[in-house]
Amino acid sequence: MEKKFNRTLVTAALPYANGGVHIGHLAGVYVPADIYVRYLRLKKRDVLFVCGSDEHGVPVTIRARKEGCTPQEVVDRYNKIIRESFEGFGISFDVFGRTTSEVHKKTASDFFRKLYDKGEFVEQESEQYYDEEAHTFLADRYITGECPHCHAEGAYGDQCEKCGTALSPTELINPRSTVSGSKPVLRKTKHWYLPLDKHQKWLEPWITEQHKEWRSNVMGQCKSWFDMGLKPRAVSRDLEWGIPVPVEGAEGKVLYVWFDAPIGYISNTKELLPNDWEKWWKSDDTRLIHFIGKDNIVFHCIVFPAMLKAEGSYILPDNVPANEFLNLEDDKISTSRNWAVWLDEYLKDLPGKQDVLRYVLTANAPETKDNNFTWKDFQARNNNELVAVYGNFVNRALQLTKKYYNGVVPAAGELTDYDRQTIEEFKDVKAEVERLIEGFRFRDAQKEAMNLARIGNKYLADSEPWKVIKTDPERVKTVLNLSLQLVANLAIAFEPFLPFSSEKLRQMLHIDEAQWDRLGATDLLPEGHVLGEPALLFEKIEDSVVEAQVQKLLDTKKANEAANFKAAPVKENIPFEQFEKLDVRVGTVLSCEKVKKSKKLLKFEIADGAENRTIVSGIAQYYQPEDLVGKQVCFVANLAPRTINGIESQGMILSAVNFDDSLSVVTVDRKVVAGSQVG
Ligand code: B3M
Ligand code: ZN
Repeated sequence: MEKKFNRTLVTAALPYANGGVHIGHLAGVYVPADIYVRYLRLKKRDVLFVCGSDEHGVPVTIRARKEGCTPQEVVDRYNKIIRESFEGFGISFDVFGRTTSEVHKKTASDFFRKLYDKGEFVEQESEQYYDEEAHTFLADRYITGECPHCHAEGAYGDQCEKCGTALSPTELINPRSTVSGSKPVLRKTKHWYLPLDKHQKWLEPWITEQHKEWRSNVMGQCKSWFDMGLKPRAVSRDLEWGIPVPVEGAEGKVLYVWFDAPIGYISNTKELLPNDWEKWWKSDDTRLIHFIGKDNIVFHCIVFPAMLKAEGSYILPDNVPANEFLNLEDDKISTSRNWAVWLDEYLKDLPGKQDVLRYVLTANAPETKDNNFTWKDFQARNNNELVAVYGNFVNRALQLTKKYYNGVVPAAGELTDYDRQTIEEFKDVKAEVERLIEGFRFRDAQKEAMNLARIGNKYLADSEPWKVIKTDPERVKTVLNLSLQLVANLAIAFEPFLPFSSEKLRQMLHIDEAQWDRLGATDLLPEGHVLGEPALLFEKIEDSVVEAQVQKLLDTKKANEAANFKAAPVKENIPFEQFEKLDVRVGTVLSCEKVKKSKKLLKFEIADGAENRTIVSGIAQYYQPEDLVGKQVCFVANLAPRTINGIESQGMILSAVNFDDSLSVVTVDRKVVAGSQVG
């Protein structure tokens, strides 16, 4: 029997407060969740949208150590940045809490204690790496060493970033503590485990039989976990940063971040509704939906449900519409490599363009497979779709109404067959968009909304009111009336997707509220309704704007390459006499010009203290010839002359080869006499 739900609790993954949020987060989790929630609100359903920052865990402590501040300072800073970024993009949480709040600490601690008292954990001793200099157990990420698979140096205790293999710290060859640099030793330590193996017998049928409707990527991951057989998972850690394990004798131990973080959904609900939160979490008629990225599937589909079930009084999620990943310019988004479009920077660099990004990320949403964001596509979608289709249609309809009827909605006359055919084309828009949104297919749903604008554009182009006005002004009234109805429909249909533009459009139309249940109607704007002033809904994005963004990414790439530069191995030793044979001198550049028909070569006249000489050098891509005139350069004076491009080159100008193969001429620190020897 279909279950009856009276309210929907929507959660969006709690981002780690160890960095900002980027377009990958927005596309994968927050935009889809926001579309869904806005839609439910428009449907007048009872809905709560819960999020917050995830402020415990090792990544926070690593960042604090790197920046020389406390973990609390790190999370305070990023909580603010993250919160403001989401606000900027109109992500309409009802609450955005923190896992360092008092309410959360108590909720998570009580939750653990209840499971402990009920005997839901198993206690186990194991051997873990301990840093004897820093007197601390080491989290996997704090141990590095040689990868046992690809033998790269600097692999982490949980993963080798070079070859991607998942590791456990004891597999590392020659492990080192990154805290003190010392060699860690294995020590016995006790932890509490959630026996997922015991939970498998209900988890597996619950997902694979009772939730066949879950997305195939989600189902696929769950099945592969089940096939491998679930294993007990430690829910405590030896760490200082976190919520203390509320059990006697557990000093120095905290709750594992993935134990406390999902409880954050509950605590944040409590924070907002201290007296009323239980109905959202403990009644069967609440529908719980988790929006997450694919790397969080196991925690939301298996671990958290097992925790909730073990506790005994909570509902379980009804769906977990996890997305795949978004790449950026064909490369994996990475915080550590700074390969991302950060939301706070976007808001500064492209003010007022929040809806453009929302639109592009939904149009390109990684719903069924990984997808790619490029600035070129961003520009094209803005210019060819938002501006040329949506904005253009709205603008034409409003401008013509202003011109012919002073901005007052004209009365529709008798409908032609073509009018009726056009109406037929969008009469199902509401049912379609609803079906798609409720099936978590936001990408297709947004396409349906856009289709209204396509229909409108075609209708205007075919009806040519600007021509017909001369011959049949009555007909134009009908054409514009119907066009304006389509415009009003657009303001409603796009409301979940592009809230800023919808509001702007409503203002232009003088409509207070988007009435979702009227979507598809042809009498949204009554005859005689006075419209507001038309303004452009979207603006063209120029090449220079996206080029600047691409340049920013190229700069990042360069900076990463420079940071990863490894000097070439030193060549074999040579005796001093051999070195002495080399005659390196300083010369002054008298003239410098490009060699004809060559991209790389420059021809130099060098004052060398004797008869002057000509040298050809392959540095044309890195210098303007005129910038080199007057410079003092070092050159090999006794290299046998060679003919290059028909010019005899009498020596070689020395250059340093940078990490990116660019060349930088070797000069002297103080002016010397031309012909001085270098040695
Ligand atoms: N903070 C991981 C992440 O940001 C984690 C999500 C917690 S959701 C309870 O991907
Ligand atoms: Zn490796």
